[in-house]
Amino acid sequence: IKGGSYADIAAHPWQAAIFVKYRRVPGEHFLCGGILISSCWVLSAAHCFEEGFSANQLKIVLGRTSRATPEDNEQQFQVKSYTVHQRYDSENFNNDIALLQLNSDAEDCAIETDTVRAACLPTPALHLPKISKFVSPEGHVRLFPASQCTTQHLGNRTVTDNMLCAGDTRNLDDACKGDSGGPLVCMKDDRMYLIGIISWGIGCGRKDIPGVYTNVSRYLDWIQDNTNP
Ligand code: 4AZ
Repeated sequence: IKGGSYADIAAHPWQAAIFVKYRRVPGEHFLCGGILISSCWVLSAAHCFEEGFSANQLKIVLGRTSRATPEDNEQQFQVKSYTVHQRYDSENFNNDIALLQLNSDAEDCAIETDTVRAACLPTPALHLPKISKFVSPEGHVRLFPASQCTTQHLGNRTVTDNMLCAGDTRNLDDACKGDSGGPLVCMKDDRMYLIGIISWGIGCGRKDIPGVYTNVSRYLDWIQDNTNP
């Protein structure tokens, strides 16, 4: 996060941290953020998995505020399997979305607590207020209109309808390195809805250059199809 401020996990209980375990030696490194969308499913960005990890190398932590500081009430899961979008394009990050299934012996995986809770997916008809304040883990950004979310605004890179732009008009808060796969949420009727997945950008917090997010509303059918095998 560029700019932004401290945020406790209880304020963003759908935020997940995805780690990769080393193959030989004990230990792990942080890979990407993720978003809990139901007891056993986490969304993330496809580009996080370009190295082709096997599911058993991955570990998901829920309920942890600081990614390097384990907490008493956190919940850890192995990954049963994961799916990267079939049309993910590593050249331009089109379809930058992946689904991970948490491994559990029981029917449920994550248990809802003060620090672990799924985000709501938008319904196809979810209409956002004209001017809405969006919250990604620690920063506050506004959705940019499509007219300010084009190739011209983003260093001549490809921008598709599967992407959303959001930024801080004061050009302070922005997603940055390490935030990928994490959520862009918006409050509506007292609930937080997942609007975007942190995907890419040209630098961080630069004046008039928004961050780019996967447009979750374009993937509601894909999520439905891939979470109901
Ligand atoms: C990154 O490297 C990254 N400012 C994510 C988002 C943005 C920039 C970089 C947007 O994961």
